[in-house]
Amino acid sequence: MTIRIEEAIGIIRMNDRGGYTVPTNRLYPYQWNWDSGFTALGIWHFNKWRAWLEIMALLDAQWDDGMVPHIVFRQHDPDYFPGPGVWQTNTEPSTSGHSQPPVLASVILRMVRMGTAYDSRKAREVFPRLMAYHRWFCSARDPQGTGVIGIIHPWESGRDNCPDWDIGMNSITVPDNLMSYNRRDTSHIDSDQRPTQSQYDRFITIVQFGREVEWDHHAIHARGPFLMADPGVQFILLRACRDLLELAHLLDMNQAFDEIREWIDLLTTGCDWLWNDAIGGYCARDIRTATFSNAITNASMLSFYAGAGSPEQRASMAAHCRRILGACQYGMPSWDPEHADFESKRYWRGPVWAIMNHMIWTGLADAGETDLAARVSNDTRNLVESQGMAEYFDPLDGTGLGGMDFSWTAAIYLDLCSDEVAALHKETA
Ligand code: 9WN
Repeated sequence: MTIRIEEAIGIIRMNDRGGYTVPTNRLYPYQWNWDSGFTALGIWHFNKWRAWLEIMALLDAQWDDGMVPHIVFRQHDPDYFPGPGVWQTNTEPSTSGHSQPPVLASVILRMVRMGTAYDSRKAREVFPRLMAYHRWFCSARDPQGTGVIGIIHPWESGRDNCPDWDIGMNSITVPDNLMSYNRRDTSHIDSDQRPTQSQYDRFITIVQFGREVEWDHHAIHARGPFLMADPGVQFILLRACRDLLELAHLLDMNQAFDEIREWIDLLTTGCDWLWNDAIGGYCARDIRTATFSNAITNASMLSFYAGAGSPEQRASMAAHCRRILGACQYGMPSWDPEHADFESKRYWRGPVWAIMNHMIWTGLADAGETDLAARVSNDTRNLVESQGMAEYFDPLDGTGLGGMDFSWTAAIYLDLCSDEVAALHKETA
């Protein structure tokens, strides 16, 4: 059952660059935001001190306005594009210019619930930074206070080339003066498992706009090339706010209660705007045109994780979940396998991702959907045990795809096998 524990720990150690962990060697040679969050959770099971160091290193790159950037560049590495010279954020350390799904508060709550006084002490230390991060998301990404969070780049969703973004991406005009660039990803990975060239041109168009306005987030929200509502970020932030409130209770941070409750109320209201009646489920939506994406994704399935929706909406989402799991051998695919745009091997247009599965089964279990939760967690374990720590997996035949020896896949596996890891490893803080 737990044949790959030592291998998972070995991969995370191999990807350790001294205080922070890269997602995988060469393809992703820097520290990524939500990768580090999940990786810290995996590390926690065999080395608490190192897990907290992962989080501290990420938060060390937090911007003065509270944003925790999506990539932290601590050294130049020509293997990755776009590197620090392209982003030009002028921060210390160098970072990218937008964020990623804010999983940190939820990861930290798990560590505190499972842990000891040591974990509570570390959580107390970072608590003000988590508050600043959530405050930034709720203001910079929703300046009008609508309760709907807008992402300004598909990379901010962490689900880069999902068909969800085709609406926003198709309305981007690539400027004649777009910087010339060389992609590096397709020199490491087959191009049919990665975003297309036309998508990359649009990704870089947004980066170029960001640097032209010197990463002024109000300008980017108001006039940037892309602004869409993402069920993933919306639900992950809502769940993270609920988890932050519980953390505040556990740590006696009473002065934070009211502000966090306001965020929760507003974000809960905002979820309704993402409900697509035509699909009977939560979908991405372009904020400027109000156009909906037209399929269920693995991010839609995080509605349970956020505790969103009426009883009728939850029943409809559970029915989608059952139908989609019935249509593939391994869940949860990143795009509806019964939709024409489904591509089982292309990155976020079909494949299964262990980190998404982790949040999905957590939400399903919380909602009392025990069988569905078990299906998603068992599929994840089976995929990793048969294919190893791949970046993502084909939902139809289970093939491991993208980068191999991936930190977050290893981390999710360790969390799945936490009892066995604890028995094997006695290293503590
Ligand atoms: C851009 C590191 C990251 C993940 C994202 C995933 C991929 C980067 C890329 O890799 O994105 O941020 O260059 O493709 O989509 O979720 O955090 O693993």
